[in-house]
Amino acid sequence: MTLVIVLVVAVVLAVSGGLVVGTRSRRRGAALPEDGAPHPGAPQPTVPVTTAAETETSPTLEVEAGRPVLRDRLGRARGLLAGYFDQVRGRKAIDEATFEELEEALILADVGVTTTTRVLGDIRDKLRSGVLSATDPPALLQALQDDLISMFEGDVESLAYADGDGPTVWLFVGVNGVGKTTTIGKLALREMQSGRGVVLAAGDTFRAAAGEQLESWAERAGARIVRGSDGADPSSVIFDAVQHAASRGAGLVLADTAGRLHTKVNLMDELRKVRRVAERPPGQLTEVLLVLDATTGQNGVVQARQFTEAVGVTGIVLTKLDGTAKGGVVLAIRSELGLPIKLVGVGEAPADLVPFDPVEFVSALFG
Ligand SMILES: Nc1nc2c(ncn2[C@@H]2O[C@H](COP(=O)(O)OP(=O)(O)OP(=O)(O)O)[C@@H](O)[C@H]2O)c(=O)[nH]1
Ligand SMILES: [Mg+2]
Repeated sequence: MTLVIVLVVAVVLAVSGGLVVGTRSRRRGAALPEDGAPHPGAPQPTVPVTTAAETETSPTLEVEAGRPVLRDRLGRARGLLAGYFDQVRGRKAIDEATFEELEEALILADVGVTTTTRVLGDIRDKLRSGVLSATDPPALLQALQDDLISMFEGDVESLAYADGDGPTVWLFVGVNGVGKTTTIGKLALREMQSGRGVVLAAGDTFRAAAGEQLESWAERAGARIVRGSDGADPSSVIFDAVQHAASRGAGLVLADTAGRLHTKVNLMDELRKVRRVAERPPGQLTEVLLVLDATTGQNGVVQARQFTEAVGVTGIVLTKLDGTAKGGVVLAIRSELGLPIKLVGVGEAPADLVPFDPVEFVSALFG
């Protein structure tokens, strides 16, 4: 059965090869295309441009079937909260000790003091006004769960594509090692699968192995990549990638940037410039995605604030939720900064990047 599916997919891909815009050159090691040369208007027009080498395997076949179950991946966070919630559920009545237990649970799960105080204050109000009964702890837990879910109401979690002719640009920013490049790789696979032509912009020209890392994702996804020499101006790489995508009719540029501390003024200035260049026509910058590592907990809120001030973040990608009990930071970021959580990373495999579903997420935390 599997073999049959694999063969069918392979035949479809072979027949529709021309549908995937701007993928690979036909000949292995073929010369760079003329239109891939740096654009004369680029800030530093000497950046070399390469495309991904032709890959033997179809990218489609590498993605696991189905979505990982959030409930399983959030096991650590749930493990921490479940004990507290069970205790509350088993009580005869809600008293001050119940609130203390809930407060401790939420703070340990990194929901943050501000958000914890706010949601528990809301529950207290409901008790006072008689909406909740002091002898019904399960109803209290349900109200808490509903409150947390309602924090995400009105969020647009989907990623935006540009309406016009030029390529859509999604810019990825964040501190070191949070998962920017991995997220871009996973998204490149997903977007290529859905038939969009993808160009990866290797805007991390600072870390030696960053270009290779992105290149291996490009090969895996069958996407094109534009790289610069080590130490090149990242904005020129992104500029070239946009030009390359436009000339090839590729619809999407995923722009990587070097990890940087939100406290380093010069690096944040560099990022401002990167953003300005990324939104130059024909490029249409629709997303500036801040990638946050869930294991850093409350520091994520500080990072989000600084990056938003510098480059106008449009959404959050929260990675490494699989390995942490601090998943509650999602709630802190949403309530304190009002930024939508667009995607969550729950593992290292391509399929482990999933849209953020608040109902599924909060339910998974409550067990
Ligand atoms: N468990 C887990 N690991 C992840 C996830 N996302 C990324 N990683 C891992 O985190 C590590 C760092 O990922 P990168 O993509 O290199 O991070 P980066 O932000 O590009 O790092 P710099 O470019 O150095 O700033 C890698 O080992 C990834 O496999 C995730 O959702 N879950
Ligand atoms: Mg990186």
